[in-house]
Formats: sequence, structure tokens, C-alpha cells
Amino acid sequence: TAAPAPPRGAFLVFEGADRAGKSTQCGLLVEHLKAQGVPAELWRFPDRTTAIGKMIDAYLTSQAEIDDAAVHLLFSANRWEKSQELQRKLAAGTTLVVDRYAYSGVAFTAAKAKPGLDRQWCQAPDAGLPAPDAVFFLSLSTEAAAARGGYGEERYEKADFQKKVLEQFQSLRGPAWRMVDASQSVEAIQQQLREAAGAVVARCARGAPLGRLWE
Ligand code: 2DT
Ligand code: MG
Repeated sequence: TAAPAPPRGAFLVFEGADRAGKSTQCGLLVEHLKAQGVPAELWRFPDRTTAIGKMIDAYLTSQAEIDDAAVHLLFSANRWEKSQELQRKLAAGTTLVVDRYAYSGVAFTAAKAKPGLDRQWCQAPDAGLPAPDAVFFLSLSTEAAAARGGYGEERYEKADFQKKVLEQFQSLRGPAWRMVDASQSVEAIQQQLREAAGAVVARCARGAPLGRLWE
């Protein structure tokens, strides 16, 4: 007889404005989980390594100009092209800690406030993707983010645009969201994340079903 399926992994997404500390916290959480014996991987969107991801990278670094609607669909396609592998990993018992997902997709395009690119339009292409078991939102004011040494050189890394993105994120909050005060120390934030993530990993291991966006 076949071996029983392993307990499934948890799908943990990190969102928040630039400079809030997402990448640092994601990296620390993955190391912690692995040290606890929980199989875990760090993923990020956009995944700039694929053919679609390379187009996105050229756009973000201003080497290419792409129509706003078209690039929005590329970001979504970049999630769809990884979605089968994502589900296979979860089913095989690997917890995925994912730096940005469809919420960034909607928030960044909707923040452009272009006619025709409203929230509903922005959400449509991601409908049906695997939904995260938890979304950890690292909350930091634009002033505090700017005080951390300023933004980088990429497209979108401007204080006035980041403010609009934050407003869009607020309207995307749902039941799976956990708000985390990102103005605390790295260690204090990580401690809260470990506790919250541990509970979600346990819930998923007990068989909580994976949902779909935007159900
Ligand atoms: P990083 O700095 O995290 O590499 O993100 N973005 C991201 C979008 O506009 N749409 C999306 O769907 C995603 C996932 C946020 C690069 C920038 O890309 C933006 C910042
Ligand atoms: Mg960035």
C-alpha cells in the first residue's frame, strides 16, 4: 500500500510597504522553521528568474517600458506559472514563506489610479490562485520607512506612490490577515511571527484545506 500523504505545508505570505522588513523577516522565519524540523522554503514574487520574470525585472529597473495593464497581467502570469509547483510543494509537506503575492499585485496597480484599472479589474486575473493560509502585513508608516535610509532606485520606490499603495493594501484586508507593527525591533517582530506562523503550520498539518483567491 502507498505511504500516507504527509501533513501539508502552510502557505504564508508577507506583504507590506517597501522597507518594512519583509525580506529580513521571511529569511529569519524560514531558518527558524527549518531548525524546528519543519520543511520550509523562501519564495518571492515577482520571481525574476523566469522568462516572464525577466520582463518584469526589465520594467522595474526601467530598462523597458510596458503598458500598465500589460505589466499587471505579467505579474499575475508570474504567479500562475508558479502555482502548480507551489501546490505540489505544499502537498508534499513543505511550508512556503512567500515575500509578496497577489495583494501587492492589486495594490501597486490600483495605486496608479488609472481609468479602467480599478480594484475589480486588478483582482480579476488572480482569481482562483491558491490563497495563503495567512497574510502577515508588516505595517510601517511611509515616514518611518523613509527614515530607514530611503527607498531604492527601482520604479515605485517613491514616498508619494508608496503612500497610495498603503491605502490600497488597507482595503484588501481579510480574515487571513495578521497586522504586525513593523516599527518594533527585528527580534520582537520575529518572535511574534514565529508564534503566529507556528499556529498556522499546525493548523495546516491537521488538514485545514487550501483556499482560492478571492473566495
Ligand atoms: P520587490 O522589491 O519585492 O522585488 O518587488 N509588485 C510586486 C507589483 O507591482 N505587482 C506584483 O504583483 C508584485 C508581486 C512591488 C518589486 C516591486 O514589484 C511590485 C515592488
Ligand atoms: Mg523592492
